[in-house]
Amino acid sequence: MSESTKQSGDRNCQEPTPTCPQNAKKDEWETFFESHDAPPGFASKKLQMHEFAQGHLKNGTNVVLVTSGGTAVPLESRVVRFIDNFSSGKRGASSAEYFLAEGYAVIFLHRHKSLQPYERHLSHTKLIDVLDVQNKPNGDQTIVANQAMFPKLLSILKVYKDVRASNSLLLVEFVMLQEYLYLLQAAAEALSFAGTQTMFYLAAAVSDFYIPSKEMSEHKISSSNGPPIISLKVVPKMLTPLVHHWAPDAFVVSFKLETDRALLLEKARKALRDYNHEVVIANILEERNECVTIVTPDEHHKICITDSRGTRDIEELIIKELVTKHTVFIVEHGPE
Ligand code: PAZ
Repeated sequence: MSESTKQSGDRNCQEPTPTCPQNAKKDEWETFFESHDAPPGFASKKLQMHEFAQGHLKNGTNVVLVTSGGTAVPLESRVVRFIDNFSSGKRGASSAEYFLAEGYAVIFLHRHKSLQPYERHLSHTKLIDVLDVQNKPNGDQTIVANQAMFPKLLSILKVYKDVRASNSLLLVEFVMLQEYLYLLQAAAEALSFAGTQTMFYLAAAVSDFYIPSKEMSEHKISSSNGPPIISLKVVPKMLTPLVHHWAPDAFVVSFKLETDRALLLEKARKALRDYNHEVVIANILEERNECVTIVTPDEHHKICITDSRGTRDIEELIIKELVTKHTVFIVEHGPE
């Protein structure tokens, strides 16, 4: 990427300067990683993401990291209890499908047991009722699917099998906050060399609060001492290092969820000012599956599923718009 086309003075922060105020906060995210060990299985997930990204990017395929689902925050080192949130993973899973349909390769960094691309369509179906036992003429028995019970199954299955055959979807799981943050950094580093060709679509509901590991009880907190007083710390905002250090040339989309409509737009705009990335998708908890507001530094507009006949998911409209914006971004800033 050419220095002249990208706002590199703002985004490629190497040293603290007046144009890089974010560097003043650098210590918070660095301290987090220094004081929390990498989670089990981290090295192999990191390698998988590197190999996946390299394979696709060298073929000229755009790659998107989709984060999805909620992070859990442990209350004890040997975790019995944890703080969790509402996120189902529908936004991420559905978005991954539309990115794949647009020709992107997708790293799907998702909460264990949250909704997954393609499989999500089965989540309201009792699979055991769709499957049947059929007797063969030779006396053997085989399993068949009763398609009438789930008419969409064939088309979903065909798309899923194509995606598998082209190896364009990599599933990477997390449960705990710390695991998510380590994997986010690893994914960003795996994708950083491809510059503008990569997109970050950060739809996961990441906890804002946590207990630092050195302040956590090792064993299960006992109820015999009465209710525990637990002091939570604010989780460092990883958009700062992502945008300014890990993947400074990428197209970055973050999400902002609020329950108070009056705060939503200003908070989304503030995020764009604070982190200097490309897009915030702002949504209200109760209407998140029907409407979202797309916010960029220049404008904002609300899109609703009811505005577009035949649209199955709000994510179809979101992804269509982001792919156009990403294409323009690559043209304006150069491919690498
Ligand atoms: O996972 P889901 O489909 O139930 O919900 C999606 C969402 C509301 C978590 C997502 O659209 C979002 O806004 N994520 C960021 C939340 C936040 O930290 O503000």
